[in-house]
Amino acid sequence: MIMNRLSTISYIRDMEKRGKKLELENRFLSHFSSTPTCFQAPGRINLIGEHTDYNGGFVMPAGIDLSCCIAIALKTEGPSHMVAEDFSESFEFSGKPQKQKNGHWANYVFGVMECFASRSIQIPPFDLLIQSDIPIGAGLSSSAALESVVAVAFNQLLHCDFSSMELTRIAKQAENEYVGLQCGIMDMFASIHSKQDHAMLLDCRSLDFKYVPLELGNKLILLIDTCIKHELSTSAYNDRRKECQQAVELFKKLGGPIQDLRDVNLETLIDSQAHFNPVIFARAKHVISENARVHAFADALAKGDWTAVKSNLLASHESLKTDYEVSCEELDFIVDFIRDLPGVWGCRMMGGGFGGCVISIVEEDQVDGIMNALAPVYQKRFGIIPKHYIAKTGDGACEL
Ligand code: GAF
Repeated sequence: MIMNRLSTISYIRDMEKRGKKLELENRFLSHFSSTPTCFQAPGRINLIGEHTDYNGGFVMPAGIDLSCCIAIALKTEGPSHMVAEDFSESFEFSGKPQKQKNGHWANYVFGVMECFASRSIQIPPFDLLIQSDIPIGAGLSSSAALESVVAVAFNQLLHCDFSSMELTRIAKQAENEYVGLQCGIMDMFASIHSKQDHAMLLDCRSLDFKYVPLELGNKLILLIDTCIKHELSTSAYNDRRKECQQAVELFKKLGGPIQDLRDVNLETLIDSQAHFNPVIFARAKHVISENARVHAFADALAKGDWTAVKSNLLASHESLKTDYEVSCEELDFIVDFIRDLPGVWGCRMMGGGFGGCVISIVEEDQVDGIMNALAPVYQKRFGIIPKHYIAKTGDGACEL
């Protein structure tokens, strides 16, 4: 039988999924004796719209083909066992689990369990194997992927029938209330809703979204990892949230019926500048201008206007660096070094900031040239060889 291109692609995807599932089941059986069900959830990139999600604004993320996979079997009795293959660590607990030290992988699972409990669903004992190929600390949302995949798995195995939006809220609540990072909804939303070959244009207030085909022609998405995560990142993240809230409060006092910074345009902000302290003004300026850039970027992408794509990405970086102050020397160095190289159609820091990756749109045949030029100078300057990944888009959380 001659297959057309689409059915060949879906056949290959099915085979890949089956291969992953078999491998996970085998790994599970090397630790446990029951038969598991397997699930996966992807990491994410964000094309544009940074630090806008918790301001009721717009973002444009996509799921990637790197994912967090779990194999899980519920039990009727005994303690729960969890194995994190990537850390060669395991954990056993009975009854209500005890929160571990900050950053411990078990907390992401416990956080989701607690969110189910707050919806009157008690999680029975289980055996769980976790295996992820999402690099940790690169800003690709490995923790949101773990929370999302666990939420999707509990939902299915316990027949809870929560919608995908509710599962997104559960995963976010786990991060906000249990883990303690006051993040927005973008990362979990992307991990649960993404679709191969597409990005998503998401309104983080109404949660309306649409899939946007990612047709890049001879270009691809190159992520360059600074291999740095500065300590400041969590505290600065929570500080920025407070500063944005102060800007909203000030607008309210000035008489504007506003709910989020997204309800203000740049002209109104500039008209009110005299009432703001310069730091709060700059924070608001980033958020307001970034929301406008998300729409301008989406239009440019749809039209294939690569010059506008590039200028919006570069403007986003400049704004995150100067007005929002969440970039760092390593990110700025990479952006400054690659921005005018041949075949580069825009680049900027991605995610929370203070390290992680630069996202760039680059012509395929220029990737080696860019990395060969960058790596030695970056190493000379910072003593680290930068890593890079070609980001391919992937589907949202599902059973394997
Ligand atoms: C991190 C957060 F988790 C997201 O919610 C988002 O705010 C992002 O930083 C910045 O856009 O990834």
